[in-house]
Amino acid sequence: MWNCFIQRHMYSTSTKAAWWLATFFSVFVTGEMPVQAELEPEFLQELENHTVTQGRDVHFTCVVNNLSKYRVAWIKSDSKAILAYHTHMVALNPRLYVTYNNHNTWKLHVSNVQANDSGTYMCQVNTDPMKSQMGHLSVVIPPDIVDSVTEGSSAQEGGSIRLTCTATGVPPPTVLWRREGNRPIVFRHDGGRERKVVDSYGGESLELSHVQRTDMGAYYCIASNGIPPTVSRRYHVEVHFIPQVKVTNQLVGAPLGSDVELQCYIEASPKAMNSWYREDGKSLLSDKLLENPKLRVKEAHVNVYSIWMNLTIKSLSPGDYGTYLCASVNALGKMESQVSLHRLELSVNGFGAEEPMVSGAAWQRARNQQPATSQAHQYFLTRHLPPQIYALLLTLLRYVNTF
Ligand SMILES: *[C@@H]1O[C@H](CO)[C@@H](O)[C@H](O)[C@H]1NC(C)=O
Ligand SMILES: *[C@@H]1O[C@H](CO)[C@@H](O)[C@H](O)[C@H]1NC(C)=O
Ligand SMILES: *[C@@H]1O[C@H](CO)[C@@H](O)[C@H](O)[C@H]1NC(C)=O
Ligand SMILES: CC(=O)N[C@H]1CO[C@H](CO)[C@@H](O)[C@@H]1O
Repeated sequence: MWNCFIQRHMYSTSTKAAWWLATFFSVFVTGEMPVQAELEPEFLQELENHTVTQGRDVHFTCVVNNLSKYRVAWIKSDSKAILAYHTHMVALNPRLYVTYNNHNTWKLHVSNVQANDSGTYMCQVNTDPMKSQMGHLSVVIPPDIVDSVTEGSSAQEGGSIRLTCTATGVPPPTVLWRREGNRPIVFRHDGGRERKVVDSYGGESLELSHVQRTDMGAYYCIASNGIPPTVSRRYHVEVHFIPQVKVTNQLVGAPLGSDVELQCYIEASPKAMNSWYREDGKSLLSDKLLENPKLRVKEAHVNVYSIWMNLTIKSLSPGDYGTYLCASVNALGKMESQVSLHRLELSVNGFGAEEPMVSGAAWQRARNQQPATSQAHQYFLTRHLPPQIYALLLTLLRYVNTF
């Protein structure tokens, strides 16, 4: 029956010789042929199935009673390769070894399991007909993100951005895209007219077309296949556009001696140089206004591309009235917005109080200069006002200020 065993599994010549020798030895010692053994070997338990993460160790346990002269061999079913016979290793794989407890238990150990170790393993006894049992080894591999080939993670507004994330692992991982802070992912089609908003998107490639500045920020590709750890990679999406500059009030009136804050809101990407200027005379600009005891420039980021830049002028003197410019320049261009700062005559009683366009919030009185009872107002005109009326009001205010 060794013959049959041997033929089935295609031994090398030397192994064949060893096995014949073993059979001969066993016959010589016991004085009887194995075939005449009265007790048939029997397996006491099933061979296990294992699911193992790559790199771990695992073993199969084969328990055989009444083995007598027979021998236990380990075979890899799919390749028909003999791995071990009794306690001898046949396979030239240093990661495999066999242990025997000198009683009835044989163990085939696989250390540092690799993907190609998966398959069916057989514990076989050379009876006639032979007896065998099988166990399956599944090797699983946690996900990995193998590349970060990003085809342009920046684009101009209206352009397209494609992020790709190739993940490996066994079983094959699923790839999910999310935005930082659980912000929605926006897909636009049809020239940006159609919008589809999702929390997450599945697929190795994330294609954003007709991108807007609101699409800017961090995106994550998350690969998972049920085998910990789940992995993720962060991508930064940048959307570029010419700066947009908006002053809260284009026309600001404030009395002498008061503090006034000129507010400017800027959106820009890539990063812009933002400054306040003074218009000297007709068209000449002053140098960039720098902080000094009289001037404070406060900047506050709203998000990655938006910023407030507020200019506070303290204790207004006659020379402070005039035109101020809030300007922003980046690689794509320059934008600016004007504020006209006018002297507000508190003595002109009633002018401010009856005006419909009054806001009391935008200028701050100097702490000790103005009594709490004084009525002071700020006049503002939005850009929505018809230019004729704007011009008229401007003239009116200039006229008032000359007195
Ligand atoms: C191992 O898996 C096979 C097929 O998937 C199954 O028939 C057998 O019962 C399993 N063995 C054990 C010990 O669970
Ligand atoms: C199995 O994979 C390991 C690691 O990748 C490699 O070293 C070994 O040669 C492979 N064995 C076979 C039989 O392909
Ligand atoms: C500038 O003014 C705006 C509008 O009032 C305000 O929301 C913002 O906080 C101010 N920023 C700073 C830095 O003071
Ligand atoms: C001779 C011998 O070892 N016989 C054993 C065969 O196996 C059964 C249990 O499976 C034992 O009870 C016998 O002693």
